[in-house]
Amino acid sequence: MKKLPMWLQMVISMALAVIVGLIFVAANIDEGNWLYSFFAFISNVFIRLINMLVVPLVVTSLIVGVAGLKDPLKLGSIGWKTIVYFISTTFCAALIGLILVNIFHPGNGFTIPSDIKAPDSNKLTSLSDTFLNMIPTNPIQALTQTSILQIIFFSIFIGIAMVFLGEKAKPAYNFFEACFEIMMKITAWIMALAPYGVFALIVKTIADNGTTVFAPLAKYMFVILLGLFLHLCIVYFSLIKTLGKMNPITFMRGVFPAWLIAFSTASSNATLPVSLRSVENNLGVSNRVSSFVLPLGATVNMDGTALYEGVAALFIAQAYGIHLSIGAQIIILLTASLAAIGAAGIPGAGLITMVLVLNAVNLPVEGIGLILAVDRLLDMFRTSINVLGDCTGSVVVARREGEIEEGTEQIA
Ligand code: DAS
Repeated sequence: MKKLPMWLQMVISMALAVIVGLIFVAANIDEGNWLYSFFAFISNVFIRLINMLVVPLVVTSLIVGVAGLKDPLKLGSIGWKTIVYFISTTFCAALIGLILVNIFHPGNGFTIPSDIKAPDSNKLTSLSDTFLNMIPTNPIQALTQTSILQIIFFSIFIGIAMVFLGEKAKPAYNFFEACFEIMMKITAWIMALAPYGVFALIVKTIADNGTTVFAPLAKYMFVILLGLFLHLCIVYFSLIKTLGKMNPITFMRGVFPAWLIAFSTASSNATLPVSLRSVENNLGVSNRVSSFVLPLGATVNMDGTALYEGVAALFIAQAYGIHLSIGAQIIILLTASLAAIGAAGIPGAGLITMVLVLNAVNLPVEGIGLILAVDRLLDMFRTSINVLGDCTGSVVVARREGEIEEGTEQIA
């Protein structure tokens, strides 16, 4: 199995798990049986390993990504245009996801028995409190209590300070860069276990819920893929046409090599060298703009992930029969956008930061077990959107800065 590409390993693992899960249902193997307990144990081990990664991966990824900007002057004209672009497109993506999941209700197909109550909307923090709570009064306590929004907030501040300190912060940068490499290695090991973890999770999920789980999971995947497609066509193509003054077909032809790597590796970081080359050589974007927008985007701009996390959180709520008020859904919209900022550009990062979106509205983290089975497949698509979103940003910012080499096909 080791030699096969990860996506194929996942497909084979899912197919075998469905067969074994159906055998469990037919043989009435459930919680009382040692076989069921074995698979439940493996599932819990895998979910705990994912939880283990959240804090160290988010901290090191953000600090290295932001501090990697190096030149504080770039934070000027290019910087504010890029930040405005990142925030607005990420918010649009999460919003598209929430609208679709409220139209299609993918999780309504089955209700997992649980005594989990709907979060009491007046207990949920208001938007202003959510923003206020993002500011850590004690960053160390935020780390130990996994207050992930506070961790994201403080990590970005550290990164910006390191940009302005330049050489003085070099030792700190080298330290965090080494830590990020270590965390990527550990994440790669854990993601290599994904076929086995997913196998156990699917078997357990089918044993728990029977075959009723298939239709909602298929609807869940449809909603996410539809949302990603709409985000590409509505948001990116209109920005490319209006602000980028470029034909979307020219754009897609130019970034095709980057899309191919993003889809096959499910990693924005791994795609970065190809993204840079694609927008510079094929679309005429200046290196001054691309070397700012793309590395930062690979770390903090993940529209596909934001859309996915919003949909997944609501899908899990629906699956557990938990009704979320509009207020709670707005908290999910905000948290999914911020979680996407914290997600690293590596396979499975969106699933890892999923934990904080669920915690934000008191949803059961074990609900991840429902979506883990199809996560790697969806990761290929959401990473594609993450990378296409960064490339779109580089074209839009370069055009506004007058830093696109003429000769690039422009809309008349
Ligand atoms: N795989 C991540 C990336 O590289 C996205 C995600 O996991 O959501 O962009």
